[in-house]
Amino acid sequence: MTELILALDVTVKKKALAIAHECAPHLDAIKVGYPLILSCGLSVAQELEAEDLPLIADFKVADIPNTNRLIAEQVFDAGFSSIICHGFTGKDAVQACVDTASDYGGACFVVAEMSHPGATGFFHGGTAEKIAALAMECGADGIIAPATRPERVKVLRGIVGSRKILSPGVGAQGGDADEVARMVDGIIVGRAIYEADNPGTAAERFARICQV
Ligand code: NUP
Repeated sequence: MTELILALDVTVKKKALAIAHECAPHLDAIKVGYPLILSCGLSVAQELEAEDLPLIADFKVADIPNTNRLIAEQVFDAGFSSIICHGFTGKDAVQACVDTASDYGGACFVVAEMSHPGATGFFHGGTAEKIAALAMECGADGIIAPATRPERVKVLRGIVGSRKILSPGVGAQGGDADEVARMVDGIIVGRAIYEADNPGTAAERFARICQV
């Protein structure tokens, strides 16, 4: 069973909350990032709590350890249960996110390789593998790996073992949900759900694919 995570990158609060509500019965979590938080404020997390789903903060935290800790504290105080951080910042910076998550009983996921075409310029050549290994060393709950490159997900699975892989890039970015859902612990889907004529129906369709 693979989780379905909605990437709620909708910048009008009323619309975001309506889509979240419509999709909620088919979701395992809601991922919120800069588009929604910068337009509506961090307090939107409290309003999303009405859906009774875990909330993942996709801030791709990438600062020095102390700043990472301060950011993570804000995130967990706001009601999120997971945080996504970058891994290229190094062990101490990632560890700060993992430790803060753990202090709150939450989870931390580390971006090992991004899903967009330009990501290959930096993440390939051994970097993604190094970040995945670092994430494991720091005790992270899992990594983010690209649904747009299933062959890379396979390589990274070899490094993280049974730790979780959450995978964005399905749908709008070209990743194939059927293929990737079999390889990962959660697929992250944004536009293919929230831009659909009927987001609830789209979410239901992805949820069915996730029942593998
Ligand atoms: O490598 C990544 N790719 C990616 O698309 C890491 C991410 N966190 N994301 C996020 O996943 C992205 O910011 C967006 O929120 C979501 C994918 O959305 P969509 O392409 O399905 O609309």
